[in-house]
Amino acid sequence: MAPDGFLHIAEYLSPDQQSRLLAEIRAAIAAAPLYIPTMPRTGKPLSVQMTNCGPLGWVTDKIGGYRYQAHHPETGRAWPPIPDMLKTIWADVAPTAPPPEACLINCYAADSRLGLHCDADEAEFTAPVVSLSLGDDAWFRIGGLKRRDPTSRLRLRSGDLVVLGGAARLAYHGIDRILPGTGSLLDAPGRINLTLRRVT
Ligand code: MD6
Ligand code: FE
Repeated sequence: MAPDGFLHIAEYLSPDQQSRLLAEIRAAIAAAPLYIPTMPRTGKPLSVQMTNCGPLGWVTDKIGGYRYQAHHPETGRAWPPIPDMLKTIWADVAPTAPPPEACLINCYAADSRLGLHCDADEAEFTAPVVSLSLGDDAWFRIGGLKRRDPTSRLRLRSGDLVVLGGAARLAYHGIDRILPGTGSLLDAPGRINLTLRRVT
């Protein structure tokens, strides 16, 4: 059982809203190209490509490790702004939280995964982390506050919203795998996940 404050709302976005959001994200990717992040210390590449929008973006590399920074690691330019649509969703889901500062854009290929982790690189854990999924379905794993706590899995589909707030803010979670060909939004197999965060 996931801790209190874990929320999954299936079909939060209509197909039309998903298409509009996808267009915004493609524009953000055009301004801030996807890149392959690497693990702290080992320099091992992640299987997920990433970029960000917002005043701050989450990055990782061999030397600097996990962190937030205001510029793209490869172009050196500021991240593009968070689309208004995402700010509105944040205000709906987290009405008492200050506005989001970072939107991490994760792009999964058919064989990408994201290991069990908790989102703990922010200076503040009062605000929730809000996520939206686009494209193919994925198996999402959610556990407890300790890495070894029991986990369960649930299927995330295009348009689904997940919130990690309250006692679940620091719960371990990850993506076991993508189910290629299950979604109709993208023109190739894969999945995009957006995570909105307050950082400071
Ligand atoms: C994903 N999601 O769905 C990965 N983190 O691809 C996350 O890592 C995540 O969905 C914090 C809050 C919600 C999430
Ligand atoms: Fe996460």
